[in-house]
Amino acid sequence: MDDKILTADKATAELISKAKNDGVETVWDRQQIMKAPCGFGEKGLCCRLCAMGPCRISPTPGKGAQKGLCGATADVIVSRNLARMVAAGTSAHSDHGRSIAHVLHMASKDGNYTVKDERKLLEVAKRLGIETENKDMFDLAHEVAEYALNEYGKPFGKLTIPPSVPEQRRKLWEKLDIVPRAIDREVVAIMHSTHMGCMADAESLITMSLRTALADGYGGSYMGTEISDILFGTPVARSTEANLGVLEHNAVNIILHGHEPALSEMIVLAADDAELLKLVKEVGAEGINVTGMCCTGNEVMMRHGVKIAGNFLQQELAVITGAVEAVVVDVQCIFPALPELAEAYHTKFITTSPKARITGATHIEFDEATAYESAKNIVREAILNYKNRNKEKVFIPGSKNHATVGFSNRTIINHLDKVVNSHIDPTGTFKPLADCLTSGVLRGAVGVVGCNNPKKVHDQSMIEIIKTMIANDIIVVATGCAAQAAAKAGLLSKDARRLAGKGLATVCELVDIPPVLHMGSCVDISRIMELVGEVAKLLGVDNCDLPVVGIAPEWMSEKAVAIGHYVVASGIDTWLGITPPIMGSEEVVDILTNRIEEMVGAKFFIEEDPMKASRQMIERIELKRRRLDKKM
Ligand code: SF4
Ligand code: WCC
Ligand code: FE2
Repeated sequence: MDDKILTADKATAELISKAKNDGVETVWDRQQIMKAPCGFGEKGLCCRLCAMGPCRISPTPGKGAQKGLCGATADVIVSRNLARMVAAGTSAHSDHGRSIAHVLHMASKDGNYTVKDERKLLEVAKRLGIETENKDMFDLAHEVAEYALNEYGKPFGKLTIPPSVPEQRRKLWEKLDIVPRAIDREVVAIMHSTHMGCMADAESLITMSLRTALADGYGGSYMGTEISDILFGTPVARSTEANLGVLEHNAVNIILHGHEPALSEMIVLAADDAELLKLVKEVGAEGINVTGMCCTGNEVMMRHGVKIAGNFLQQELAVITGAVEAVVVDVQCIFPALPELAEAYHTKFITTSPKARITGATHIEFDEATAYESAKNIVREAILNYKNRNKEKVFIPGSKNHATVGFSNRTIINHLDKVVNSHIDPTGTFKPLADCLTSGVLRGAVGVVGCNNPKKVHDQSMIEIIKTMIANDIIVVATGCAAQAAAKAGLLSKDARRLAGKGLATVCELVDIPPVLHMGSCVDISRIMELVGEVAKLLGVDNCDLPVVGIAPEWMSEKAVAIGHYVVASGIDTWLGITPPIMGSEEVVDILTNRIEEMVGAKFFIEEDPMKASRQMIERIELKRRRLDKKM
């Protein structure tokens, strides 16, 4: 590895050097060996959908193969590949939502899972049209769970769209025929239509992708969020810390990595178990330090203040600290490299989900029916492993930063209510926020979301963009690994107000919030969609009329592609900081970055340079402001 700058994060840089000294490899080493990515794949021009191929189209128009054996053009191949990314991303979020719905279905008074937020249960039941009067709370919970599970496979009808979607938007979706049917059906529809010899029209494939993505955003992800809130509580503001410096020298360090809170919630509980704490004493440790990574980290951080060890590209580095007794994972965003790496240290790498078994891992299957016992077994393994820690191999970086997190919409409203003059305005709404936007105290809002990607300097784009936005009085909401980058950089602390423009700083002061609001995990982008929709409704406009944009500066996963599609379909312009594999088709690029705006009032922007992207976003926000002024 040469000495080119790989990360904006000091702890990360320190551990990359340690990896070198320890003689272990990381993603950046493998990137070097991989050299440049495959040019055909990078442009989306490789098709292996049938065994007459694989076929690849020449990236130079007019030169070399211009069609696959079946006659599929670049436009067809690129749009089919993209649609499959949307289907895969939607399936990941939605299967997560389904698991949580199953957990709600088994919730009971004395069981492993109960209902922590009855108010939320009633709200969700109401929105689904379920009778709530005189019902036992658990009966109601099971009914909501069943309703949710039926949304996956109902044979007739359409997805129940949440009331936060403005009426104009809902009508537009109906007109475009992109209101999803059952969630699973939309995923299957794409798999079918992209099978060899089926759909061969780029525009139709993109339209299908929008419909499938909406099944994610307003179906699977939305339910993932709502049901997690019912089961584990709607997040409230709390303080925590972030970065690898949260690991402790004298405690049993456990890293929770993955996505679904059913597992991580139980581990957090089990880490307080009296019997296990006794065992901790016996092995000579001072306590159990549960920390999080990626979205499952976000889930328990939002609800319990569990500290964040790092984001996506730091998963290997956590092991390389030599201070981690167990990395416990469930599904998604987990490097298959981890078991081999863990071998080089004392770390136990524990898989728990039948959906994500990894060769070389210790598999302790997490069973929801006996969740607490399963969690205890997992934590016990970690504790027993403490004695194997080699103190000479340990390096815990000093970096960590303070963060205020937990901004669910209910929490945002509670904060806004502090400034409401209740003689004039009703409390309990986003009205003060809408007023700040229309008056121009806040110029706009931007969602900064998504992953890390070693194609870019780790965390750098996210931090630059967030800093530029808040300096320009644009409030930032963040989820996923982007929110963790912000936390590590200190941008989620109330102190970060000093980096904000005058308008935003004043708002932060008045309502006691940081300039960047951590709204949760990736499925919690549904919270952002709800927020945007409610503000639009208050102003009597559609989402696309608001000075609001979204960006995934360092995205890598198929889930991000699905998210991008439902955000654009919702009327919100979306920037991609990593070029998606579509550049092989002028037609697909033209639809996504141009013509789609005529359909849904928003489009994609592809811009890898964070400063250029920031300028474009500000321009767009100001343009929307001028248009909105005329409307109001
Ligand atoms: Fe080639 Fe067409 Fe088969 Fe794709 S579907 S591999 S382009 S023949
Ligand atoms: Ni969501 Fe991206 Fe992190 Fe995984 S956890 S790496 S999809 S942002
Ligand atoms: Fe995630």
